[in-house]
Amino acid sequence: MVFYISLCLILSNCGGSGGGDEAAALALLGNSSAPAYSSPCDSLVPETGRGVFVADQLISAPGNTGIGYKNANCAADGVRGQGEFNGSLDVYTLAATGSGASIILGWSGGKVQPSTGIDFIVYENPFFVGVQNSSNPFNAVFLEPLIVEVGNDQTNWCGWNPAYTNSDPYTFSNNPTYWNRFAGITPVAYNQDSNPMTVAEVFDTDIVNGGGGGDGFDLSDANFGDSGSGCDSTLKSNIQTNGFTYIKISAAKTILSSLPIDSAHANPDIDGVAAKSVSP
Ligand SMILES: [Ca+2]
Ligand SMILES: [Ca+2]
Ligand SMILES: [Ca+2]
Ligand SMILES: [Ca+2]
Repeated sequence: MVFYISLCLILSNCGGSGGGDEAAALALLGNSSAPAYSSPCDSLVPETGRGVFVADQLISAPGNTGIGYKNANCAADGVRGQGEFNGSLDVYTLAATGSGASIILGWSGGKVQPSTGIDFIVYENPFFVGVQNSSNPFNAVFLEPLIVEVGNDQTNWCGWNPAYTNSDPYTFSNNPTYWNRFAGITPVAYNQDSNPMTVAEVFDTDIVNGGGGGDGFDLSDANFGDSGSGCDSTLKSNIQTNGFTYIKISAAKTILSSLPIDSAHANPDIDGVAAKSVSP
């Protein structure tokens, strides 16, 4: 017990809502008599039944250990944002590069359909930093960039050609304006438990003006189909017409290795994905 308490001090969050550190402490102790640990995410489920279609199917997560923030179920258990100034803890953390840097989710066999405006939203756990007022607008975010792609076979993917435009100097910036068509950029107000919002609010990503936040993607965007491994005009057109089955979300540097993302911003955390329309 003494060792456990010490580990708690080191890990700083035992028993907290983050959930994973107690298991990590027990694992470090090699305590074979400890009861099997169950992550909070394993007992949570996404909301259903009102037009917010949360990706609820874990297809692939090579970095999944089932413990704490490495429990991939946290990315498919619903979205629990914490508002403009706090990050959700209901998340799965990606590795910076390699196989563990990506996750593939689905909608229990359904296809996300093209609809008016954004078709789905990706929720990481960014939050505004600093005091916000008229002289300091919402231009600084603790952000960890993600690249988003969609497809129908888990092999060929189409994306939105994400572009980082801070070129002088080419260094990391926490200003969202430079991160075009990435996810992991906009803080999240939508929380299915504590701040469910209306469906219209959820699909309004303008968190500063009352929307649910997160980063929205539109299959009709002019940049859709301009990136992605295996994306061609046939696949692009098929997805734009008939929708897609899978979404692949990756830590940005594992795809665009030259991006100036330091280690403090290289392990994005996935809370979930919500689509506007899904057909069986
Ligand atoms: Ca659309
Ligand atoms: Ca992180
Ligand atoms: Ca994060
Ligand atoms: Ca979640």
